[in-house]
Amino acid sequence: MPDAASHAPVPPQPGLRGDYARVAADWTVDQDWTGYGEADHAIWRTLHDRQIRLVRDYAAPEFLAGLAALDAGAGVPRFDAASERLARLTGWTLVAVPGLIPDAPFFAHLAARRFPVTVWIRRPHELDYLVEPDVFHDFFGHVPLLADPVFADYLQSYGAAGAEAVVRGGLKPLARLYWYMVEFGLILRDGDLRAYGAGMLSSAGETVHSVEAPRPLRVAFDRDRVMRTDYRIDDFQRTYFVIDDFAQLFRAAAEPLADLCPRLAALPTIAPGERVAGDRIVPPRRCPTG
Ligand code: HBI
Ligand code: FE
Repeated sequence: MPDAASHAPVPPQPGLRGDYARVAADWTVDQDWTGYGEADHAIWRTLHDRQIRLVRDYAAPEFLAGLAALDAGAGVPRFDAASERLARLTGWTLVAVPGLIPDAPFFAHLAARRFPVTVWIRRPHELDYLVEPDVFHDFFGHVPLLADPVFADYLQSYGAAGAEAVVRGGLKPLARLYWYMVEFGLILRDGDLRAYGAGMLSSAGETVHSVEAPRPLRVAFDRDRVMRTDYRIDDFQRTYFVIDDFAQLFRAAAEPLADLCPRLAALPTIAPGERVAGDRIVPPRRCPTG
């Protein structure tokens, strides 16, 4: 299997906003923390302080524990300092990237317990929505759960499966598993619905919407159901999947996912928001106002 490091660096990626001119062979760059100005740190604090108030009541306890261990409120965090803490907890480290990178190096990094974190931060007019993941989405949304041993093992298994699927084909079902269970996952904690996905926990609107809105379909986790369900990238999700614990994810990733993909890819795709026979529906959290 070609190693991601064999990827020759490429010129700036058309349509992506990051600076790809200085990427290394494995698509990483230097974070250059001294390059952030006071305005960047102020945008980070605005986003962080807004989400901190929300995640207390809406996020999974494991996410909150990881966030506390990172202590990332003062400004754009230093990836090397966070890597030192994570390495001691679960063996994960962070690598700086200019933005989205191709699947092969992305999965190769995950398989080696390295999480790619984008270095640029959004502009003030993008506080509520931006198209590509920035440092706040990647660090605040994804990094806290890397401190949870079970989730950390799941993500490494997922990376290994993805690296294999890149070679064997059938990436789409795996991309859906990542989208729904890493970016937009819900978890039941003592009967209380909580968010743990990076895509919702880095968004004020979707943190609340995913837990309380009556409209979205919330389906109890079923690996094959997830891997057959398409997703939208331009709006709140129409379907969320709910797990009882992260061990459920780890068990789902432990089976040879790459073997599954060709079979699942041959089955009809399920649309976002579409209910199918066998779905076990999970109700939204009842709003405190009744
Ligand atoms: N690159 N930096 C970065 N971050 C991602 O989340 C990412 C990526 N490249 C590919 C990718 N995600 C997807 O293919 C996976 O979500 C399946
Ligand atoms: Fe993400």
